[in-house]
Amino acid sequence: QSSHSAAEAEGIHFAAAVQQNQSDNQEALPEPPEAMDHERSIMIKRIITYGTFDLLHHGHINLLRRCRALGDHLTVALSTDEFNKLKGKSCFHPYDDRASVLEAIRYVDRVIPENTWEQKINDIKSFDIDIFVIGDDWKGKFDFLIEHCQVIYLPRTPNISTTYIKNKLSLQTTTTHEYGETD
Ligand code: C2G
Repeated sequence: QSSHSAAEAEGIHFAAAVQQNQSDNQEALPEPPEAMDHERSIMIKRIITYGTFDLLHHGHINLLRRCRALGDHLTVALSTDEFNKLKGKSCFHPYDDRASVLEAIRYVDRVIPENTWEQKINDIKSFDIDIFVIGDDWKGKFDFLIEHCQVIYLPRTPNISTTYIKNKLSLQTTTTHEYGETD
């Protein structure tokens, strides 16, 4: 009770100092007391998701938008080119290009490399993650993370995938109609 009233008193003092600053038109605002920092830090809900995100499409965007809507900050752990080989995937776009595309998306706050299957627990601890989110094609595969954070599997967007895009494009470049147009 006493610590709470001390924090409250500090909060009131800080609010008065802010008002004083505003009236004096001083530039730098005083640092908030530890207590408010602590309160603020526990209010930010941090989300993480993992993926290759090659040939970005609306299925990826639907996933990222729903991830971000679950909290206040979204980290995307992006599979490196080397890790994709481990996953049996070959990317059209190299890591740096896929990272710059993701960083430009309004729902994404930070992009880090995904180098191994084993880094998730360490990521969750290092980045103080509250919720791990991924598409439900992975349902159940990451339940072991439940002792470290919330785990959510979101429904995949139907009828779109990077593989589908690649196959459709490769078909288009090889088959042309008798009039020479592609479909
Ligand atoms: N996704 C989706 N709907 C689609 C296609 C993809 O919701 N039509 C989701 C996937 O479920 C995944 C994310 O978009 O959550 C990224 O998909 P991929 O780039 O295919 O990632 P993946 O190879 O599944 O990598 O350690 C986990 C792996 O790195 C996940």
